[in-house]
Amino acid sequence: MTASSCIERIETFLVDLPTIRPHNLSMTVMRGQTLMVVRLHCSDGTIGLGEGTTIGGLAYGAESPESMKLAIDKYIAPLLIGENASNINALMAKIGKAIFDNHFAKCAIETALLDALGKRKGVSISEIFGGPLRERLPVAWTLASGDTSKDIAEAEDMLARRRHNVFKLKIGRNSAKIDIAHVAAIKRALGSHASVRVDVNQAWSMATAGPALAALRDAGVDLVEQPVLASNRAGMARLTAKGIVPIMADEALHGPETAFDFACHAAADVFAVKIMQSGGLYAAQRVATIADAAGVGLYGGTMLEGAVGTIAAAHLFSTFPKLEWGTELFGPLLLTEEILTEPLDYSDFSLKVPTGAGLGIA
Ligand code: MUC
Ligand code: MG
Repeated sequence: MTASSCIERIETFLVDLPTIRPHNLSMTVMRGQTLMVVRLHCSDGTIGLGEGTTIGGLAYGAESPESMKLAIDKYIAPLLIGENASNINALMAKIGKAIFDNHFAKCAIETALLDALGKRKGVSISEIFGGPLRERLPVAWTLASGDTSKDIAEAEDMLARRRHNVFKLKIGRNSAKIDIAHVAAIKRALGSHASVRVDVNQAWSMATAGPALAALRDAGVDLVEQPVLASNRAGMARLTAKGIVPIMADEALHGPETAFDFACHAAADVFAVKIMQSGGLYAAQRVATIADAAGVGLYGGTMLEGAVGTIAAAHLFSTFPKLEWGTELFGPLLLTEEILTEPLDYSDFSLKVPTGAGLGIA
């Protein structure tokens, strides 16, 4: 094990896995998830793992698992072969200079570099980020079966098994009237045992969002995520200024620059921090720092990653000084297949952050 281990080879492959049930979002219905997995081979024998996912192919944003694979194979890997694997800042700066966007592909590569570095040094990724402040992370579950009574049964089962007591409801596919009745019925059934939040995934106009916020608050909703278009920062600021119910930005956040812009314009009460949307763990850490400085709350978001991406995010989120709104790192639980040699510990409404070297998973 030497500090000057170099990158010898980078493999990428796509893993298609079915979901346990259809997952209905405003922009797509997912029946499976494609994980773009990176294996980064170093000259000292360490292999770093990374992962990139998105939601519904190109339905959510500009990158797909297939485009991440292409970006890494054709553009990123040639920049890294033969380089010192341990200087992640230098490697990410080199990638950043040559490749303008592609945040998801960059995150997958950075995760693999961090995993390899942690394995080489015998420390976890959270230790690379200064050490964890919590051993377990609260984890919300998303109710998105498309059917109110199925969602209630699913939530009651999760509560009984002490797996989740925070539920995010995906709305925006139906009219606001139908969606609000659906949310109210679920909150009524679960009562004070659960926190109920909604994610509109940009589906509403301003005319719909204004009155809907009051109805959602009256129904007992604690948080409303990305009610209007990501590009409508002024609209997000107007809705936030109403103070009806906390507003969270998600799709609008693509790293420190957008986080700074949203913070400056008071365009959200809470940020959903995502390692992939941010462009990697270091970029996501900067988003969190901006949120802290601006008094914006933090929520650890997901792109419905499998175990590798989920645990990369868990390591980072475990180091945040404040994580007021918990996380939604449930991605592996939405998939039918277990891909780890040892399954993750989801219990007591939380996920245990692995303690082994690197990601701490195999
Ligand atoms: C999103 O928009 O937040 C998170 C949970 C879920 O079901 O979808 C994701 C994406
Ligand atoms: Mg969202």
